[in-house]
Formats: sequence, structure tokens, C-alpha cells
Amino acid sequence: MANYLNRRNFLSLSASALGATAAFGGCGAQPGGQPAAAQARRQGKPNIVVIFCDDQGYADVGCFGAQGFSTPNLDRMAAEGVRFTDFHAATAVCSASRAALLTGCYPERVSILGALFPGAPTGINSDELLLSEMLKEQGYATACFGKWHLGDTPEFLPTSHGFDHFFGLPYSNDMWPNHPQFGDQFTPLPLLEGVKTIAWLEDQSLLTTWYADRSVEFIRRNADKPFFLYLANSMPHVPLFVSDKFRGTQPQGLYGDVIAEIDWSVGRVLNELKEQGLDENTLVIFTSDNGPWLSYGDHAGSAAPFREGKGTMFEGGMREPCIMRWPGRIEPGTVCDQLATTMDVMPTVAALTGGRLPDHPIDGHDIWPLISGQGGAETPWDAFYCYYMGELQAVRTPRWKLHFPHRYRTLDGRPGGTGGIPVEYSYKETGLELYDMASDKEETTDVAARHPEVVKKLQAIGEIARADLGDRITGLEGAGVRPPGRVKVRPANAVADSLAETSVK
Ligand SMILES: [Ca+2]
Repeated sequence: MANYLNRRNFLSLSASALGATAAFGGCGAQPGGQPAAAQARRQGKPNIVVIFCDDQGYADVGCFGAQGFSTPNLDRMAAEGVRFTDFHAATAVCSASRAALLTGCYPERVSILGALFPGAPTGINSDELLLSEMLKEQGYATACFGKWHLGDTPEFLPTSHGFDHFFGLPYSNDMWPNHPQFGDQFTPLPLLEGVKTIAWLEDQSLLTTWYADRSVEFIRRNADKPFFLYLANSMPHVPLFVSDKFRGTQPQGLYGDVIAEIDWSVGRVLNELKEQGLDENTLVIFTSDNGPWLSYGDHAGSAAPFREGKGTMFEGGMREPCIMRWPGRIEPGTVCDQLATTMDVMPTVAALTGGRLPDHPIDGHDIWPLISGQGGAETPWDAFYCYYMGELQAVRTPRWKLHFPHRYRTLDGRPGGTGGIPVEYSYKETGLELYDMASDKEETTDVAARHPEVVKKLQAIGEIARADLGDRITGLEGAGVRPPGRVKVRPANAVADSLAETSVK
């Protein structure tokens, strides 16, 4: 019988998890022997580390403007690498955003929209080539520690999609009976090792620590061969949990404590790379899946200075803090202000490692010229389609952003909730609105009337997008849409299909 985690048996699970870690890392190499081994393979394929946080906002990192908490490790990572200031998740919600990161495609192309609920009838299609599979084909050791959220039945889980190891949550950490509004719709939250549930969580205080422990152990154990580590922190998605190490440490409060612990986790990964002599053979990427969940108020982050947050395609919903570090290959302390996206990770890593890209179309671009600061390098994105839940809500060019008329959620100036209880959103409608991203990245002033020729050009881009990927606003089907994976046998704990497919989270 699986353990239920509460404060009382917290230590026992902690011990068992650590035991599992020890067994998992049992063939770990001796640290003393690593630098030489690592040196020998420096001419070989680089290690890839992607640290992907959940709902962390643009301003939730010190060097991106954090207020009330500090992130010394992320700031150091930026000082040693490149910081992107116009970097985007493909959309503003969890599952869809993760599908884009791992396939290099718009979520609409691979038909993973919104946030999949427990027992969802769909997941990532096995015909898609994931970043993990592309690297696995090249002999990489691969691990996913954290939140998955591309389907929770065995055929959709990480170990069926190119990952040797998975430890973490199959979906969001609020999809549990303790949800402040919808608890009666959820079954207990499983903690998975591979495809096996090893515990039902009632306390998430050690999640960030467990993921960090696993990550460090994985790096140590694979120091002499290429590896891909996907550290997908469950935090700072609500409900917020932090270990005793960081509780009460930041002036902002619990949210700041949670980010401080994530920062500590990043520091542990970077320190282990250094310890193992792998700094100069490892590309580390840090970013987030979407902007802050503003209705949670003091339990949400900040996208300042951008408009709105998670669940919208204003910049606050999907412009993310992004840092990349690779000593010797990336110029330290640089800033890239060119448009780039999470969809670029897959083709960039493919180019760096000599990996195979799929035969079917993908949407991302190789952005190594931007990452490495090649003189005068400009964004390869002529147009970025801003889709949310199948709706083409806006299109972006490097200079302009045109919103198509659509409904969006907003607090409309009201404060968010407190203590983990959200307030209700209001809903508003945009018109056909044009923003000049060069002078008004905050999207405050509609200049459509002043630039009719630009509006026309971006409307034409919108037509191209709709023909390819469809649009639920205009009811168009896209010719370039591929199907999701579908479960063969429905699990007993499935939430209603309608909820799974239509919920906006
Ligand atoms: Ca998210």
C-alpha cells in the first residue's frame, strides 16, 4: 500500500526517498576521478540541462527585477552566461507550454492544449519526437525530475518518451483533494518513480529538495558520458510549499521563500557541474512555462513591467525570464534582447549535438547565433503566433504585436487573493489592437489606427497561421495540425472528459 504523506510520517518518506536515491545513484563515479574523465570527453557531445519552473513570472528572478526576495545563484548564472529579455513560452498554460518545449512545435500543432487533468483521455503522441528522444538516440543518459504533464497513463509518461528515469508528479501539484475550490474533483496526488506510484502526497514541502537531490545524483553518476537533465520544478505553482531550510527567509513571504529554494536548487546543479569538471561541456537553460497566476495574489509572482499574467497572451502571460550558461561558449554577462521562444530549444540542441529532427514540420529555430552572441545576430522569428487554447489571440513580429478580438481574464486592477485562496477573474474583450513592442512592450497604447499598413500585414500573417494551425475564434481547422495521443484503456480515476479538455488553468 502506498504511503500517505503528512507531517507525521514525513520523515519516513523522506528517508525512503533518500534510500531510493542512494540505490538509484549506487553506481555513482568517484568525484576525484571525474575531472580527468570529463576533460577527455570535452570534445564530445555537450551535456544539456533544462531547468523549467512552473508559473514563475518574468520579474521573479533577481536580475529580472525581483522585489522582496533574492536569487543569488540565478544572478550568478546570468553573470556567467546570457540573459534573454524577449524570451517566450509558446503559450500561457502548463501542458501546452511543456509540449512546445519538448517538441519544438506550437501546442496547436501537436494538439496538447491547456492543462491536462488527471486521467485525461489524451497525451503526447508517440509519433512526435521529443527532445529527450532525440538525445536518447545519440546515447545520452536522460532524466526528468519534477512535473511532467503530457499525459498521466503509462504510455504518456516520461519513461515512454526517451527518459531513462522519472521521479515526480504526473501533472500539476494543485490537482489534489486539498485544492481550495475544486478538491472534490481530484483523487490523491501521486508521486511517481518511473510509472509506479511510490507515495500519495499530502505535504509537498520537500519536493524541490527531492528534485535537486535527484538531479545532483544523476549528474554525478553520469559525469563521464553525455546526459540530458530535465529538472521541471513543481514550484512555484500553487499550492506553495517550502522546506524548513527556506521557510521564513525572504521579506516577501512564502512565495519569496519558494523562489529562494528554487534558486538554491539551481545552485546545487551548477555546483555539481563544477565539482565534476563539466562546466565547459554543459549548456544549462533556465526558464519558466508561463507567467504568474495573478488571482492567487501574494502566492503568485510578478510579470512586471508586463501586462496581465498566466492564462493570457499579453506579455505577462508568456514572456519569461530566461538564462543560458555554458562557460567558454557563451559570453559571460551578456544580454540578448531578440525574440526567442521555448520552441527553439529542440532545434538548437539538435544542431549542437548533431541530433536528428523529425520528418514532420516543427516550428522552432536554431538560436545558437543569439545564444553565443554572434555579432549582429537577429531573431530568426519573422512571426510568432500567440495561440492560447486553440485560439489565435495575437501575432507578433520582432517590432509589432497585433491582438485579434478575443476574451481574456483579468483582475482589472483588483488585488489578488491571500494565503493560497484565489479571487475570481473578470473577463474583458480586446478589439483589433496593435502595439509597438519597441516602445510599448507593456501593451498600453493601441496604435492600430496610426499604422493601418502594419495591421494589414499582421492580419495576413494571422491568415497563414489559421490555415496551418486553425483557430477556435474563427472556427477554422488547420491543415498542419497533428493528432494527440489517445489512451487505449481509460483509468479508473479519470476526471470527466469535458473538464479535462476545456478547463482553463
Ligand atoms: Ca504553469
